[in-house]
Amino acid sequence: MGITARQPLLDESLENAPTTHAKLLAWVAEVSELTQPDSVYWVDGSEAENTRLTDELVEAGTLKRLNPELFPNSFAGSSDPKDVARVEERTFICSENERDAGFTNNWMDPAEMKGILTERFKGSMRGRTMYVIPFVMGHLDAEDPKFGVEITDSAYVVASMRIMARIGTDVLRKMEETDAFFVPALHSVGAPLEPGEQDVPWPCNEEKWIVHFPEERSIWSYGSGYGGNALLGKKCYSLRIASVMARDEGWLAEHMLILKLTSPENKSYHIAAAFPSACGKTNLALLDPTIDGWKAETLGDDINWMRFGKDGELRGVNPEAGLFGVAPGTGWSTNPNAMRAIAKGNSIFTNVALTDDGGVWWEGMTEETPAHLTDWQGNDWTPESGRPAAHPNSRFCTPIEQIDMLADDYHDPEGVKIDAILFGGRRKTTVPLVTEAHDWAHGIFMGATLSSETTAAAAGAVGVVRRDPMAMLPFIGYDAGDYLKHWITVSGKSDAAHLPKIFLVNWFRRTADGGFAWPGFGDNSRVLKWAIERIEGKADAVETPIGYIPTPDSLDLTGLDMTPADVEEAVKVDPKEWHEEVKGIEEWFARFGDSLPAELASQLDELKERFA
Ligand code: GTP
Ligand code: SPV
Ligand code: MN
Repeated sequence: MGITARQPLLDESLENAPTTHAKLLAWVAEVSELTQPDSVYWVDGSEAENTRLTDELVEAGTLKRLNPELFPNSFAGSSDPKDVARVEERTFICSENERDAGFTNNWMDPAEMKGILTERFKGSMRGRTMYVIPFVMGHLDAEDPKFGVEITDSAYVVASMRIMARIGTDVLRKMEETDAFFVPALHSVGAPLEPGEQDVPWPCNEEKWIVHFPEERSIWSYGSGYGGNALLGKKCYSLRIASVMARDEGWLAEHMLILKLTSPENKSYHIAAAFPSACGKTNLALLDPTIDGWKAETLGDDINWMRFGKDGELRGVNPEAGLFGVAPGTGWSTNPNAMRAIAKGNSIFTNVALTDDGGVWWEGMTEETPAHLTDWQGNDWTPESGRPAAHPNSRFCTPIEQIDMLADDYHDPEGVKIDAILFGGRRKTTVPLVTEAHDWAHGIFMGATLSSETTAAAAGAVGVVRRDPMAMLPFIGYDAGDYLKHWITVSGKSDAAHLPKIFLVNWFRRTADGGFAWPGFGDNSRVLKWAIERIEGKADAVETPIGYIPTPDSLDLTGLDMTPADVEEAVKVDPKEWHEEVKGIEEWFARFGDSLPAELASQLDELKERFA
């Protein structure tokens, strides 16, 4: 069956464009002039529109409709094998001065970059429909709603953005009412179609450019159709551009989950946690506590916009409307809440395996491995195949409102008060299961020196330890030293009585025999309980040079096949390992040059003194 060029949904000339927003009209006209699409389509966000789009995607072979009895209104598709993750090497922060991009970002002069991109985008949408997606990150009725408009030539991006963000006509009307500023976010898969040329299921270009212009707050993304490269409301806007807005406006845009925990005494706490990509945010955000009487509710799983209120309290809000979660490892035993949300349907799966009865599967989803699957690349697969059936960075894209444990406060534009911040990474050695910071400044040091083994969420080697400050290494939209300094200055508005307690966690430490030192997942509730009891001044701790760790019997192990000796192993601070770690931190700080905040240099000196 041949795949034909996609037919436009609607051929609306710009004169009939459904908006009075002059800047938007001008930008849409300019982009369509440059990219030469067959037609321009304004996305309204409706159910009917989504049905038309997904029908079209099925016809084009991009998506397969799943068995509605298993996954209603759900679809699965596979990307080009060369387009499976964020491309950090091809991601640029084009600030006017190179210094402002800092050493953690690729930089090019903005004018030079615009020249290159203009060449790439010239005619890049030929033979395709150009979709205009008005969106807002955060709440439409927030005090200062953060608008964006994504122009894309990918219907898959439209369908995914509809899940991940608030999009469509309501947003456009509000933008018009206030003649609001919006972040122009331009995306093309970079695969124009010549007349009569057949399309491929996943058009993309070998050459990829993910580019941010922080001063003008704009985004240009070319060549990739996948995840954070293409759903521009997510990492490009809500972290890279938003971190710059946050610097200028006095708030924080962070790569964090937000979780509400209620104790058996009915006291509620909100925890924000920054873990690098594919290091457990979605899983902790959907925590199923294994300890009696504790209740967990979700607010967000990837992004947290935080602001200090006049009272000195830190409040956080999730700007997204969906989950774009790592599929492998998400299963009925590890994350039943995610599985229940997915099972309600209305989801798009990318690069997962297909079961013979029209469902999806990935490693870790079920105890039993199906005898036969179609793997993510469309090949027959059996357990003997000797390769994963799903890509390690395969994802489910699901509306957040399908989570049964979604907290009511998710809907509050004011967000929730953050009581504790967790920084965490994936480290086989050295870093204890949990460490409480001595104080706020030491906690910022913990975040600034956070390290983790790289994962499949980004293209490149997996398992290499790298520093990942606040889990934001690939997402800081400006100089990393200035970013850390901003954390220090912005919290200067508050005081010790209001500032959250900070903890460093590591669910991924290994024992001598190679197994995990800690069961993780639902049992992470035990670590959170300890953290909350530290806030309440109830739990015991041992002071070490790196901070406070739990005493062997202060962690609740009820019902767990673990002894206090095993806990000791999971939380131990090995001076030999830390000697190496301190060297790593020194090398890391040296890379900041002049922009390292003095407060952090003195934290390192103090750490060294405590080990001396
Ligand atoms: P991004 O969406 O890329 O930002 O990732 P994330 O931080 O939300 O990661 P996610 O929760 O999707 O977890 C990624 C992988 O880590 C999955 O394969 C999980 O199964 C695994 N994982 C999560 N939590 C734990 C844990 O407590 N212990 C262990 N051993 N693995 C975990
Ligand atoms: C991450 O890589 O941190 C993600 C997935 O959450 S993506 O949207 O592709 O950035
Ligand atoms: Mn993420």
